[in-house]
Amino acid sequence: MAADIIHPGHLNIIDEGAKLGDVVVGLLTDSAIAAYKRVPHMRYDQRLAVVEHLKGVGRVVAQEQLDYRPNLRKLKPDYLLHGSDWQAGVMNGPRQQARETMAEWGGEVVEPAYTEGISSTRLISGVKEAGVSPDARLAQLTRLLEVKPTIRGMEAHNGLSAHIVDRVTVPDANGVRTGFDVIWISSLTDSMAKGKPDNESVDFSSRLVTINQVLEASTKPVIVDGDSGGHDQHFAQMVRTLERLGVSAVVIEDKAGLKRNSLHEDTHAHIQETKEAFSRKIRAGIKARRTDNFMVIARIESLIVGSGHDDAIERAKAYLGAGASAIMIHSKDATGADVKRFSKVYNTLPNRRPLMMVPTSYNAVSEAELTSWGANIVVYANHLLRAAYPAMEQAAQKILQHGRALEAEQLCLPIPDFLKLITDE
Ligand code: SPV
Ligand code: MG
Repeated sequence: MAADIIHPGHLNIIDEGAKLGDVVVGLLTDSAIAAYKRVPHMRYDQRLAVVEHLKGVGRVVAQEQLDYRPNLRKLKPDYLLHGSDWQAGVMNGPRQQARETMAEWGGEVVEPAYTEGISSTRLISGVKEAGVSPDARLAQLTRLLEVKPTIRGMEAHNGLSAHIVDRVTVPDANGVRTGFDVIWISSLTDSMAKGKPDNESVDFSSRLVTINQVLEASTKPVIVDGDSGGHDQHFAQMVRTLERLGVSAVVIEDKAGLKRNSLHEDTHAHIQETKEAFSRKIRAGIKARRTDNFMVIARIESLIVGSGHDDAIERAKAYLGAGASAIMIHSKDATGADVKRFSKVYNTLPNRRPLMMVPTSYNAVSEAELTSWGANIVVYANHLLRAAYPAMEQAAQKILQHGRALEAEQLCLPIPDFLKLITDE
């Protein structure tokens, strides 16, 4: 069991087990649960403390994955009990394997009927609907990084796009639904959505309007693009504000002067901040935060501005030394080879912290490959707004071409569906 929220269904299974003999609970580890449903609210050691004290439980063993076979072979139990809900969905594969394994020594599989009307998934969706407090949301990012090798982020630039990132999921090959773990507030898409270039002309007060919309429309943790962070004192204020709102992290990039977007064709458009000055800014941010869970992520632009691999590594060491909670390495190389080379060295640093990548240019590299390079956070930084633009432009053109809206309807979400997206219920 996951036993994140104990309910009568769990107690029923333990009672049924106790009628048959000594009960050993296989308790799924945090990464095992995160891999198939969600990040557990309680850590393994907390869940262990609870389950160990439940009446009827003899012993608890860690189960590292959904596959029951390793523990079954170790324990060779006479009976395996599992709630009957594992007969469908993602648990069906592990169930078949467990049944075959139990048959090896003539063990019996007992499936007490699922307790109607209660399940942790249902309880949790009720809690989700009630919303999330700033503190709880803030802490979600460090928790995700503890339990998942790589987390996946998508940009949002207003409430509606945040609504999409919050809810969209697709089934993988095993039927496990995957979605985005975190929301990225991009300076590029926030600026463009406001009809401005990505050069810090949208000031922080204006960015806060977007951040608030995103926080209102979602429950996922949020990482904010803090551009260059401005002066040290301004950055310290930004950290305080974001932390108070429940944002989990801010990324600042080591650029100086008029900041231009990193994917700009003209590499000479950028001036890189000195390593020393940028380290001071990181220290100012780290000093300003109230909790260790708020992350100050230092973004290295050496591969963007052309100062090279060695410079990027030196800066990573300096920024980690200054207390950066994570490093983002950026590149516009279409193969990502320079990011891969950087990661190889970065992964060997003794005080390595999570590594973030934004594969806009090297978009043919899969998440699985980025994980093998060492990516802990992968962010799709601008795709929802870039997808929306041609769709909106086409609808506008269709209406002009036909002198009416009928032909544009096929490009549009029907009004009833549109109204159902966000309701007052
Ligand atoms: C953003 O999304 O604003 C970023 C990433 O900073 S990039 O546009 O690639 O610079
Ligand atoms: Mg940006």
